[in-house]
Amino acid sequence: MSTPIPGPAGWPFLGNLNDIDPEVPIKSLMDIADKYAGSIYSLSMFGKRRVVISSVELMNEICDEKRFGKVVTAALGEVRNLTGDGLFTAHNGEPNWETAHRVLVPAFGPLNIRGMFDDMKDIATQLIMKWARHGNDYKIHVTDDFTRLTLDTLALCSMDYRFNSFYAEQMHPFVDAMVNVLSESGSRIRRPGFLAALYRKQEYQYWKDIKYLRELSDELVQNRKNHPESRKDLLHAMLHGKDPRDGSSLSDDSIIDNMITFLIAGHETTSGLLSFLFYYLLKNPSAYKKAQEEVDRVVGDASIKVEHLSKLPYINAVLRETLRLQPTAPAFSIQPNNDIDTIGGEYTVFKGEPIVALLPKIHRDPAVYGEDANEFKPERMLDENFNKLPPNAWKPFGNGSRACIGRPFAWQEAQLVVAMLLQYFDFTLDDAKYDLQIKSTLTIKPNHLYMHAQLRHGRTPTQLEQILSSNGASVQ
Ligand code: FDE
Repeated sequence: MSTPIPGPAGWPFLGNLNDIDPEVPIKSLMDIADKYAGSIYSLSMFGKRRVVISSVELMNEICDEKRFGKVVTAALGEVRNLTGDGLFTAHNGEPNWETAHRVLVPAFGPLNIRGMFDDMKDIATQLIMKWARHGNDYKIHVTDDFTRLTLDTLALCSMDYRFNSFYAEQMHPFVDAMVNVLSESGSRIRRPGFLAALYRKQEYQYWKDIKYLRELSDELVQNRKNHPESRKDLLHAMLHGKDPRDGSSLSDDSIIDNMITFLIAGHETTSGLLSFLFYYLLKNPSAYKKAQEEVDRVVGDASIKVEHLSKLPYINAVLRETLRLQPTAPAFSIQPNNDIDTIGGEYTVFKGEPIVALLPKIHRDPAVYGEDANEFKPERMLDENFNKLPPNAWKPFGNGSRACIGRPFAWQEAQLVVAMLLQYFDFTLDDAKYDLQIKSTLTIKPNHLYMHAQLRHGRTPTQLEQILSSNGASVQ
C-alpha cells in the first residue's frame, strides 16, 4: 500500500507556482516543509510533480546511488543553455561527463590545490589591502566583495585570467552576463515555452549574454593554445589531459562548458559561505573570539603558509557549521533509477519526477542535531563530533559521483581567507541589530549585510603592506 504524499493544493495547470516566491524560492520550500511538519511533501508545476524531502532518514535512502541518481531539472536544466553537458549540468551518464570527470579529478586533487595556494593568497591580499586602505568608516558590502574575491580566485587559479575586480567599481561584464543568465534561468522555468514571445527583450538579452560568455571563454582557450604556459592549472589539465580509460581528450566546446561551469559553481557558493560565516561570527562573539585566538596562536604574525591550514580545527568547524545552517547550494535533485520505487517504506516515487533534497531542513533535523539544531554551535563540528555524525546528515557538497569536485578548492580558499581576515582585522556589524535576510537565486547568500574592518594592533595600511610583502618572515 502506498501512502499519498501530502502537499499544498494547487491550481489547474499552474499547480503550486504561486506558492513559491520567485525572490526567495528556498524560503518558500522551507515554509511549506514547516507547514506539513513531516519529512516529505509534494508540489506540482505545469502538471509536473516534484517531491521535497527534509529529514536525514529519507536523505539516507536517496543518497544510495544504486537506487537514485542526479537529475538536471528546473533552473539547472535551463543553465544547460550556457554550459551544455559540462560537469554540473550533464545528465547522469552523459559521455562528456565521464571524460571530463576522469580528466579533472586529478586536477582538483590535494596536491594541485596546494599548488594554487599562492594565487589564492594573491587575491586575498587584494581584498585585505582594499579594506585596510578604506579604513574602519567604510561600509563593506560583504557579499559583493567576497564575490569579487571568489570570482577572481577561480579565474586566476583555473585559467590564469585576472578579472581585477578589486580595481574596478563595476563588476566585470563577464560577471554581469553570468548573473543575468543564472537569474533568467530561474525566471524561464516560471513561464511555459509558448509565452517566450511575450518576453522578447529578456530572451534577446539571455541569448546575447550566453554568446558573449562563450566567445570570451573561447578566446581564453585559443590564447592559451597559441601561447602555451608551464602552469599546471585546470585549463592546462583540460587541454592536455587524457581520459585514462580510452585516451580521449576534451573537445574545445567541452572545455568552454567546464570553464564557465567552474566560475558559476564556485564563485557564488564560496562567496555565500564566507558571507554567512562572518554574519555568524559577528552574532556569536564567543565563537568569534575562539576563531581569532586560534589564528593568533597558530599563525601569529607570520605570513600564512599552506601548512598552517591543517592546524586550524576550530575554523574548520566554523566553516562546517556555517554550511550546515546555510548550505549555499541549498538543494539538489535526484530521481529513482528504476521506473518506480518506494521511500520511507510507504511513499511511491517515479522516475522522471525529481526528488529535491532540501538541505537547510535536512541539516536542521532535530533527530540528529537535537533541539538546538537552529543554533550556530561550531563545537558540534569539531572533528571528534563531526566524525560521529550519522551518514548523510551533512551534505552541503552533494552526493556520490555527482558530488562537488571543487570541494578541496573551495575549502582551502575559505580557510585561507578567514584566517587572514581574522589575523589582520577586527570586524563589527554596520547595524548591530541586523537580522539575517536571505537572497536566493540558484544559491543563497545574506542580503543587505554590511560590516566594518579595523586593522588590528593599531597598524597603518602601509605597515600591513610591508608585513604582507615580507613573505613568510615573522615581523615581531
Ligand atoms: C557540484 C556541487 C554540488 C552537487 C549538485 C547536484 O548534485 O546537483 C553541490 C551541492 C556543490 N557543488 C556545492 C558546493 C558548495 C561550494 C562552496 C562549492 N560547491 C564550491 C565549488 C567550487 C567549484 C570549482 C565547484 N564547486 C565545482 C563544482 C562542479 C564542477 C560540480 C559538478 C560535479 C559533477 O561532476 O557533477 C559541483 N561543484 Fe560545487
